[in-house]
Amino acid sequence: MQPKLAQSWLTYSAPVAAARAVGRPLVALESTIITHGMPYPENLRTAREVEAVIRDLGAEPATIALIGGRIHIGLSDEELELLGRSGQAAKVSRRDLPAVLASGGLGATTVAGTMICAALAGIEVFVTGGIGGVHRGAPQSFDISADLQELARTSVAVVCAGAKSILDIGLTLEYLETHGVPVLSCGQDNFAAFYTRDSGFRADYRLDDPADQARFIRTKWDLGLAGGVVLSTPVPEAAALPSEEIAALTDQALAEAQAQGISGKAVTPFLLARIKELTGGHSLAANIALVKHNAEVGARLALALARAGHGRVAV
Ligand code: PSU
Ligand code: MN
Repeated sequence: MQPKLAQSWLTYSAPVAAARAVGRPLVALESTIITHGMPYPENLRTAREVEAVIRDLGAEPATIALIGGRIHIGLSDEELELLGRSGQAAKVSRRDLPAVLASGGLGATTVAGTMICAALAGIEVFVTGGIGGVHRGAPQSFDISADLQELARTSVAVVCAGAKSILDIGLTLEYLETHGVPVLSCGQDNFAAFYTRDSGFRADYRLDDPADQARFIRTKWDLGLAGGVVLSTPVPEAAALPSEEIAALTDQALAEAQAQGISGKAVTPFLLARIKELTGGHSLAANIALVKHNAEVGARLALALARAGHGRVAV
């Protein structure tokens, strides 16, 4: 599960190494959200605050990025700053990992990229903002995030505020179902929609209690059912955006992306930045609030998984 050769690419930060040594639960964090998801300086401030939320709850945050030909599991403050300010980091999904590692460049891992690295490091829980998914118009464009394929194969629990509302959420859930990825929801019956709380689609299972979430996840993996689990939790009420407004602005941003010929990995960063402008910054505030909330849910899950242990779980 953790091949030796792949392990040799990992560099652990001192706090992460210390947590591993004493068995303190770890929570992985991605870095594309820092480099491509939010503008400076909010990106850097949020990255630090999210780490603090996890640490305060008794787990250890491990932000993951590629620096100088190494996979860094846990970043120093200087490394976070480098990523947050550089504007040069590559967006690294499964496809891009070898290119950026081999060339020694600076790489920010997406949900897919972070899941791969977290699994190599034996980290079971990963907190992000919203997962990638099936883009609207995918029947023509074939634009389906590699995040979904990664969820199908890599055994990491991904805590998110649903899928970004720029996506086709119905098709995203269909894809996950086809690939056997369970979609759990915490705090409400329905799958969340990133800036808004309700996607209008039911999650597969509602599990509010971290102990129940942990039991579900442990049971899946103990059965040998490899692959990820999505745990969705809605953006806090006070930061949620009105859904009609966000729907109209998303349509506008999508039309602009198409008119400007934006394609491939540039699509999601373009849409996030444009929606931020169109909402006068409100979408960024929502994004920050939801990631911090996800970090709370993720830290509690990591602690519960550590308590649950392996083997047949008590009911
Ligand atoms: N969630 C956010 N902001 C982001 C992303 C997710 O709140 O910037 C990033 C994640 O890294 C995710 C990526 O994996 O967007 C999806 O990109 P694509 O659609 O190109 O696969
Ligand atoms: Mn894409």
